[in-house]
Amino acid sequence: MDNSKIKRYTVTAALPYTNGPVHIGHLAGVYIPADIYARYLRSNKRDVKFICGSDENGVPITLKAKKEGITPQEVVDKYHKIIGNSFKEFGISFDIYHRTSSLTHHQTAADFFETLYEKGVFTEEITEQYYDATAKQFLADRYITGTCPKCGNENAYGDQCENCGSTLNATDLINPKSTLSGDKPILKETKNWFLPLDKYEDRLRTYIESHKEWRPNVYGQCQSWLNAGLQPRAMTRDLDWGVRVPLRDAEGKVLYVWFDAPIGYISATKELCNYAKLDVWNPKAEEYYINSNESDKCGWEEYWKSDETKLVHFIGKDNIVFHCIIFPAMLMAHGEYTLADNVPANEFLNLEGQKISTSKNWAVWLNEYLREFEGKQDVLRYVLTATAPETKDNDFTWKDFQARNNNELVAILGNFVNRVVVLTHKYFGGSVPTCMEITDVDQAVIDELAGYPAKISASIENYRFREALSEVMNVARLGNKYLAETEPWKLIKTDEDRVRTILHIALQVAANIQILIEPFLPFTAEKLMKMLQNGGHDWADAGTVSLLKRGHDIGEAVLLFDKIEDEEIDFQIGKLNQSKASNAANSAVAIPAKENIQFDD
Ligand code: MET
Repeated sequence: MDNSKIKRYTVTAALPYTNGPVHIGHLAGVYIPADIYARYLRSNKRDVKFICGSDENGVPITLKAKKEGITPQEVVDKYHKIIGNSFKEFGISFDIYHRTSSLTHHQTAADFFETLYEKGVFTEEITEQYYDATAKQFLADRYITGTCPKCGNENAYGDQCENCGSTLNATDLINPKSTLSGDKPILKETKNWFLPLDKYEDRLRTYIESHKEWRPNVYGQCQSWLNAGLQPRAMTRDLDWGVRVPLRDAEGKVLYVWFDAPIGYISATKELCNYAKLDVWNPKAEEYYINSNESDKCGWEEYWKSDETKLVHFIGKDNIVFHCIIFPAMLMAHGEYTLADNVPANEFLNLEGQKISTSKNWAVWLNEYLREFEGKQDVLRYVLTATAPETKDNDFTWKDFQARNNNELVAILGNFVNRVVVLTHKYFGGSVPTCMEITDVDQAVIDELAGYPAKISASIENYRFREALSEVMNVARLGNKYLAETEPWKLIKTDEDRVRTILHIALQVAANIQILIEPFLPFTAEKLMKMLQNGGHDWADAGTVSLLKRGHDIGEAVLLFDKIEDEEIDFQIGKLNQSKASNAANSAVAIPAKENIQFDD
């Protein structure tokens, strides 16, 4: 998109299913990069709405309710709170964290469906689906087990066999059984409404091909879906949990969760703008949070229906087809909406060499991390950005987490800032010294510093957050090198004026880091702001050496980062080993074939 045309940004982060807490895979894949991007835009004074919320509909929720012996509503209430609170504590700066069980969402999604219905977009199809006569309910694929026709495993699910990995249709199963009643399900006719994706194929191709700049993994996946040929897809389901289909002959049917979930971005924006308009601060604190301010007084439609709005979806790679094919087709069918400018999907993060698994408890849960590593949000933010799976799957290990904290955050960034602040207090009573005569060494630092903001901006604007963060760390490296070369602690005995200049410049480098690191490590930026007493600056001020005026009093030195000891890491590794042991003991018990039911339920 032509940058000069952009008036505002709508940044969305995938709506997490409320069937469990958020883990590091979600953070690295979606929420941290999205937050970096949104914070960066705000620091550049761009008009941005950063949107997210809980995905509370669909079979994943009903399955969880069944497992926990509670109602779907109780499930979503419980996890919505856990997830929302941990995002907030982790510094994910959504303008709104909404939820798809809200009235606004139900109305918005139903209206959207109705518009498409009235335009004659859907086709009606009668198909045969498994039905549990005892439970009086149609069965989603996940609710059916049976013998796998390929390998003979007796505990295969209606969509996949976990033993041989085959993708199945429920009707492929030999001796199918309903997991609700244990009975053999019967085939019964049912009517559903289909979105004829095939009719949008040409327009989708044109859309995708106009975005050759997308990440190769995203572009490639879209191409292979298109090349395989798109099929009509049911947008309604026979289920009793979700957004009711707003038609007369649709009793007992709800919208397909992947129809309503992306509309959740729109309903959240609506809610944000409407409440901001009414001047109500955080009206539903218990239900969801809004970080509202003056600039949120807007019409939500500007954020969705204008070609001056840049829409960016942050998602994990398992969501690509929904955001790049199905949702755009829905928006095209509707006719009024703008399509996403980019969908920077990440690959997956593994944990200690193994795939993260909710059911095997092979994960680092955000809510537990926040409890066990109090005040260390930025350490996790740092490690997950520095190792983000941007172009290929990556591995998180606790040893690497410790090493990056101790050798990078403590030794490079923390050390530089600490030295500058401590020396300024020691030699000049905490007051920014005057810059005297500039030498070649100083000038080289000033010149190098000046180049960083544009470099970092380019990386962020091209969704290369790893690269951007490593450049910010290079600014701290530059500062350390400068101090090591000039050795102000030695010079102080012979040339105090020279030390004034060195510390003046070093303090400016620290003040630059404060601005440049804010999108990545907001808690650290906040600490730096207090330490340097340096408020009110944003991205446009970075790159200069005039951020702190001479004579300005800085605050006390505090440590930005603490060393992480072996015991803390051993404790975490111990926890994972326990999961391993209990999985081995339970290995006879069937576990879900897929962690997230993203496709047909
Ligand atoms: N809940 C989905 C997932 O976790 C994402 C929905 S984004 C509209 O995969």
